Amino acid sequence: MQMPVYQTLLGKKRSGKKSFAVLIDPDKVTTTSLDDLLQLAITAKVDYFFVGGSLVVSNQLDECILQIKSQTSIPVILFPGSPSQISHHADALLYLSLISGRNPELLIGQHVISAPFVKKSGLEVMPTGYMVIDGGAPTTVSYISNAAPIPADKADIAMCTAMAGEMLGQRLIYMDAGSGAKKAISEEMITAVARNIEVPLIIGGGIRDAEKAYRNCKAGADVIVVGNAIEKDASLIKEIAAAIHSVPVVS
Ligand code: 1GP
Repeated sequence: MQMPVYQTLLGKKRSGKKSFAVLIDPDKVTTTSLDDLLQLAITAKVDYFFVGGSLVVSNQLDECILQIKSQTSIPVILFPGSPSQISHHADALLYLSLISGRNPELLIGQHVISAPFVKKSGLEVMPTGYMVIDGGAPTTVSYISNAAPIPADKADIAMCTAMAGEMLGQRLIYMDAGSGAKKAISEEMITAVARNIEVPLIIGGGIRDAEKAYRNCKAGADVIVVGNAIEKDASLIKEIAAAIHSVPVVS
């Protein structure tokens, strides 16, 4: 099976290059604000757009992706909060399995129900072990998933969960403190996980500045995801992208 987006992610990881993904919630942008954001992202050489949200209540997913596609070839990766958030206009799908939780619906149940639909979409499907880490406050993702997050100071639990996910065949590990988390994931936990897996490691949730993005990359993150902070101040894209892309390449 051809997996061009995944091959890019893997290639960058193997060459030690760090990437920046801007998270866009279709409910939180207008045509004008998205245009402005896209211009900033193109100039800053953002690596990916993640599109989705825990709750996408409007019908704007397709339009949002088409607007991105009309202006740039930066890959659009779906980050769905529910099986209904699928659009064949995207380039790839994070096929999330909530491996930090013990809710069978989010490990396999919803996948079974949506499998024919996902397959028919023709999207590049990237199996992703999704791990929710306690970010200091209940977030939409922890409430919706009805699953306890991994405690923020239990790096060993995160490490073992990621290792198990990789051995079960997950091609990516995504550790998320949840959108707008009070506390982003610690560098200690990122390092513990990064040292023990070979698949690309995505880190998001509560990252608000370039310095934390840089430190996370140095700790072992391969892709940094920022949503909330950019919704509040899109000009942050430039400095965060510059910080991530300035991390010395260690392959
Ligand atoms: C949330 O990882 C993402 O699922 C991004 O979090 O919105 O806090 O940047 P923020």
